[in-house]
Amino acid sequence: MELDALVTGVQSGNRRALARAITLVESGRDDHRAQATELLSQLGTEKHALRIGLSGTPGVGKSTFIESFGLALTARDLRVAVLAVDPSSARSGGSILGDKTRMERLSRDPMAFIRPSPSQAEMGGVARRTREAVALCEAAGFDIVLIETVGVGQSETIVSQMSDVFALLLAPAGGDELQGVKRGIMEMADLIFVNKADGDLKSQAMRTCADYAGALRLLRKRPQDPRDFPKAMTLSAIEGDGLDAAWAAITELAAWRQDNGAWDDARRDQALFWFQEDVRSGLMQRILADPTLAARMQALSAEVAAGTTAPSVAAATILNADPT
Ligand SMILES: Nc1nc2c(ncn2[C@@H]2O[C@H](COP(=O)(O)OP(=O)(O)OP(=O)(O)O)[C@@H](O)[C@H]2O)c(=O)[nH]1
Ligand SMILES: [Mg+2]
Repeated sequence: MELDALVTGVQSGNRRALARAITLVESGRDDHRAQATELLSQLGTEKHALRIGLSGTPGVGKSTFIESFGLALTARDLRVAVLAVDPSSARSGGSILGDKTRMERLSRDPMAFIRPSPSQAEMGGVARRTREAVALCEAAGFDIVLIETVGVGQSETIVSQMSDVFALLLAPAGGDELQGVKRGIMEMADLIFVNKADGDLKSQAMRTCADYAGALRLLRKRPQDPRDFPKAMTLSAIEGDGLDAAWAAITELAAWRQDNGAWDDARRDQALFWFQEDVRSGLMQRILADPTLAARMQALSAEVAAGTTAPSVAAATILNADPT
């Protein structure tokens, strides 16, 4: 497809064009990269969606939540795009199939667009690719972009750095133990949703929610947010309970931040962060693409690891070297 047609297709909200555009930004080929950059530049940055980051360990119910929450949003006449950040190359075809069945109704909804994550991907690439996919969804006029990640390693940080609101999905805890959620991840969360608050699990979910509410109160307050944020709530993705309250909390927080300028500040900081990040990783790629420099990187890495050369001295050696 010609680039012009792709630009028009994305801008008119055509889902096929959007899917093709995302395939283009995901491609590792140099000529595709150049086209992707041209595409993004032609699409501009004017249109904004509400970007919601959602993290949760395997099995907490992310897919089930996205299906029911997504349908609740499209029922409100909102167009919803779902993207996944999955750094684990180990994700089996099985769970992607599982997603198709768990998000079956949403994937057939003309108001929704679901993009499963490609299986092979390293972290730096994941971040750039997802960010560009978000930008494409915004250019296609989606109102909401949901960015899902399974909580491993750096992926929450990456997702929270490209979200306006970041939610953590949890399951009812077994004992009175909090589920080993790392402090850093708690600190990123604007909202904690304790899922599966139904049937036998309901009272357990409410206890877990109270525990997390207590833990959140101990974290540093964000002076720019409403006083009761970050907050913990229960919901049932299967039964649909709590979804309206979850949406109300998200929109309350979003509106509050838009009014007091925190929204624009965060978007600006995120844009600067990713700009610098892209330059940084681009420079590293250039170094590694140069055989002499790549060999020197490797030799210096060994010296740094052995403790015979200081990291800053090794870095200066690379940065001061002439490209071949
Ligand atoms: N009781 C109850 N079970 C739920 C609820 N939501 C999800 N589940 C169940 O929890 C299991 C995992 O749900 P998924 O939606 O696949 O969870 P996930 O977080 O997407 O899992 P991964 O994709 O493997 O990371 C399934 O058996 C769901 O039926 C809920 O609200 N209540
Ligand atoms: Mg899932």
